[in-house]
Amino acid sequence: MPEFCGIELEHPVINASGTYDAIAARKVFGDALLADFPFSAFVSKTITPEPRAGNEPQRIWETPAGMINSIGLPNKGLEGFLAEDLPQLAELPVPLVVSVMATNREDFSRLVQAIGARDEVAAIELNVSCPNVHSGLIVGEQPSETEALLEALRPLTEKPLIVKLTPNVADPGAVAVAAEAGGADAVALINTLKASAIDPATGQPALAAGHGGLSGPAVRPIALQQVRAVKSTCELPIIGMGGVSSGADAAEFIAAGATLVAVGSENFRDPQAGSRITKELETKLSGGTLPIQVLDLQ
Ligand code: RRO
Repeated sequence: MPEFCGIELEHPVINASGTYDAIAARKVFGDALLADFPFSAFVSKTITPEPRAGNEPQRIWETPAGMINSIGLPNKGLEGFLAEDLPQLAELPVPLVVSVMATNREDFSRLVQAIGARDEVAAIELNVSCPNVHSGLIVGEQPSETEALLEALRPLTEKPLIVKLTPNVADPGAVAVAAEAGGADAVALINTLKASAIDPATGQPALAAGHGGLSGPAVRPIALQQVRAVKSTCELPIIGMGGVSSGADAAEFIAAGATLVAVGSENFRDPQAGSRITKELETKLSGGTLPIQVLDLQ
């Protein structure tokens, strides 16, 4: 049973924020979802202080071995989340991580204080890496900004703070070190890679927002390298993600230094992917079909 930031988990496979709607899944699958929940912890879609409608369509575009999204953070806002979503997410049979994002420190503080005060919440993910909302870029791209944000938020809650790193930087290790210096408990990586597509039918950008973030198997080697880079520079536990669609993929992230592995795009293809990947990973780890040891990082 892995332990993560003091939280006991049944296994190392969780979901990537925004890739699995547990409230919708409960409506479709009923209580069967609770009996066989696909993840050992649940990470919510990122919420912001005020409600957001998100971007105009087209919001998703398929690419070779991947997809680009520019969803644009649609969410009910803090009050709507607390009133409507949190009671339902609290019924899930696993610890709850709430992902938050704001465009300034005061709003980030408001989110962390309000979410941190709730017993239903096990940990808070700080999304400093959304590539779709302009003001969200700045903090996660700058080590100094990341450290200052963590220093402002750290005193506001005793709950573990997980920093979701952006991959759109030259040196993700430097941002992870800054998060650690500011008092973060863990890092999660990668968020999506900044990407564009042109609709061949129009010759225009395929996504209404013009660009978006790439995810899926296409990004896995990049994500693995970034996990290795972060592992070699900081001591924080890592949630590794990026194109995981099998137990073998998950085992690669553990070999690269991740404590937990998150499933993202694969959830859209198969809402039971988390359960399958967990079983496959257990077979790999116990059956010795893939020799797992944390790699020499030189
Ligand atoms: O909502 C989004 O468009 C979005 C977010 Br908040 C994020 O963190 N990563 C992403 O690929 N899309």
